[in-house]
Amino acid sequence: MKSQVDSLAIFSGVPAFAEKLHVGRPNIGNRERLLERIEAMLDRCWLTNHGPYVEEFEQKIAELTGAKHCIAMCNATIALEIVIKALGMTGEVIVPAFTFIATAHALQWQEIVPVFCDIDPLTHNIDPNRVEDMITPRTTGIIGVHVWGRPCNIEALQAIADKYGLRLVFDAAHAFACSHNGRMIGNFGNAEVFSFHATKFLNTFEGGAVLTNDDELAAKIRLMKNFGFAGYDNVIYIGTNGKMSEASAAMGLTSLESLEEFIEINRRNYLLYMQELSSIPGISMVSYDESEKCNYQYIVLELDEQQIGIDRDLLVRILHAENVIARRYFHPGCHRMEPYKSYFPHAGLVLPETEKLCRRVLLLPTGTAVGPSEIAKVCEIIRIVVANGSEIKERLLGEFVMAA
Ligand code: T4K
Repeated sequence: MKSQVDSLAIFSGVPAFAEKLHVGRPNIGNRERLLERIEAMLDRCWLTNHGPYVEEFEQKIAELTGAKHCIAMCNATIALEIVIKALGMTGEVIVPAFTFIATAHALQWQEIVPVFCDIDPLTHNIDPNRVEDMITPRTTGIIGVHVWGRPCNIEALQAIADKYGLRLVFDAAHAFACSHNGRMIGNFGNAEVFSFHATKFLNTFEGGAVLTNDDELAAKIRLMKNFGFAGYDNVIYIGTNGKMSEASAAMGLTSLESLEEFIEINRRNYLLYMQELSSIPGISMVSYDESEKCNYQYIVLELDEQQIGIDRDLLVRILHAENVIARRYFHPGCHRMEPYKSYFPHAGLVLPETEKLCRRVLLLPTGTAVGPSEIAKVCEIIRIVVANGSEIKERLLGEFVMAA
């Protein structure tokens, strides 16, 4: 008789899913509405350069967050680069290494050194208690990242920034539609940056936005994202091309109409995963503060290898064989990627919590493409793996020896 272990796809069983289940499958709103908007855009013959959709999208985001200014951009990476430049950051800027590589690259691209700071293992966000130790005479700013949409310890970071006269920016790529102490993300620091990439909670295909309450900064960023043009034939800053296209804004406006539905589905999925996985010893799931607004976009597990009896990377291999494309964000940490790995080969020594988390973290698929039956199946695979960890390891070792 076939055992549960035999039925795993990694041992030539049939994959649990015929189609791949992705982390970051785009949430797509009402197609008819999107196509209507695209038709109108084509009729209007206005495709980019601050068209009416971009203007409407910016207004809607500003209203939703309560921030004074929203400047839509082609993606969050360029938006970060522009904010960094507009704020005059130079020298060194303190950032977590536990983030997507774009946060660090946005600095290094302008020859500013990203100084990697460790995280708080409870929040996964930059640990304010470690920030002061990293400040040198060359430090000009701090970039906090609201990882998984859970806000940083904003007050503590702001206090440090004020004390040392540093600029404070938040990479809020994950945190659109989230709040902190009842105030929407988009209102903190000198500026905050959202991502509207296809894989994000709300998408504009590719896209991003800078939110700020600073009039002067907003005006500067608006010019910088349009080559520095201040009217026909008059360039007053170094600028670049950070503009959002009308097609992207049309997608954004359409996505906004389904915002509540996306949140509801993500929250349902989050609660289901929580229910299914919370009883498994050695697996803990990142939880969201229900008293705040939240997009519930990420299902994040932390795995205790000793307790579950199998290591994280093997679990990833097993899930991938079942067509569950679980991800290890942000393994192995920015400090272990180039060029930072070569610049700071020993950075890991001052990043013990980042190093630990990078080995423990695992993200599971959610979003509108994932429903209760998929979640039940994914969790069943995880339960089988955890219940049979030693047998699975032995069999894989046996297969490896046979193949050698
Ligand atoms: N700061 C932070 C903290 C970020 O997380 C990010 C982006 C940024 C800044 C920069 O924002 P942007 O400049 O991108 O606006 C993905 C995304 O490309 C990236 O935007 C995101 N973070 C990061 C966390 O995830 P990859 O390299 O993992 O992408 P990829 O191609 O492996 O796609 C992820 C999964 O999504 C795959 O399993 C396939 C699925 N997928 C993807 C796309 C594009 C789909 O099903 N459909 C799609 O259209 O970076």
